[in-house]
Amino acid sequence: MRIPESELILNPDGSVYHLNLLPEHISDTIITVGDPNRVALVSQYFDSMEVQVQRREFITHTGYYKGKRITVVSTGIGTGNIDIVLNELDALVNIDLVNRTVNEEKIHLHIIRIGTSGTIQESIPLGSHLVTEYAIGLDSLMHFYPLVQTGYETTICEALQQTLNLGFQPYCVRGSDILREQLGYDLVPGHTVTCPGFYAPQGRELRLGLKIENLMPLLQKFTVMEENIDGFILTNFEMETAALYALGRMLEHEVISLNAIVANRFSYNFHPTTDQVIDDLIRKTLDRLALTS
Ligand code: R1P
Ligand code: URA
Repeated sequence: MRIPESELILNPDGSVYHLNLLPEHISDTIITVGDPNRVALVSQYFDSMEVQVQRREFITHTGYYKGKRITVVSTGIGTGNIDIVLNELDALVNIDLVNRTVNEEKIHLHIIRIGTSGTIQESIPLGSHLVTEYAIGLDSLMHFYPLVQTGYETTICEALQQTLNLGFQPYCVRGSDILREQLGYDLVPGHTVTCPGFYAPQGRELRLGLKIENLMPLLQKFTVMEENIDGFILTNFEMETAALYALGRMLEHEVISLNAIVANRFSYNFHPTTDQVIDDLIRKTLDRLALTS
């Protein structure tokens, strides 16, 4: 079936609408970062650079690191942007952009988020590197996609909805086991809450009050009273991971989220040298990616 021009918009040079990329511009190993300035902080370590493209907040660099072809792309902030980035990256590898048809043979991308995050648990210190096992989305993106969740994931969502007395159901998705083992084997394991904002949705109060007043303590103490979910706790906040995991599952890509912990919401501290924490995570991830096939 041909995908119409209005549904998959291409630029005059045939590149995808927002990312401004052609299929040959990307590797099947892709690092995503929120901050556009972080793209160069990753690609500065490339041995050679092949592609540099920018449109809006989406900067893409593709190059080689120790013989491995890697693409790094900025997503900007939030799950709305993740909707664009994941759909367009997938279109680049799984849709014939000339004939506008879905390819029969699917390519499965490896997508690694390197992002910053705030911990909600006292036991996870500033400067930690955390790998997300389950991500729970409090945003509305999955109200519009037919995401299939496991029984375990659904139980967590229902329990969290009850605990926070939410008028909607969150979504919960497990990330890639393969990538977690390859890249995050010695990182702090955690379960991440993806929020639709930085302030009230993460319990931060400046001049406005909070509708869910006790959001932070409720999340800090959240557990599920079911035998197979015993010991499940939420560890950190950020703003993209659940959407990456959910779209990754539906589009059949391997996705993992690696988090540099820069804020501690339990002790109310912010890391004095966040650039170092992020740089350490970037170099660790690149070295581990270079060892993968
Ligand atoms: C908020 O400051 C931003 O930081 C985190 C959040 O997910 C959000 O995007 O990630 P990045 O550092 O990758 O942008
Ligand atoms: N990013 C977030 O979304 N929250 C934090 O607390 C820190 C980084």
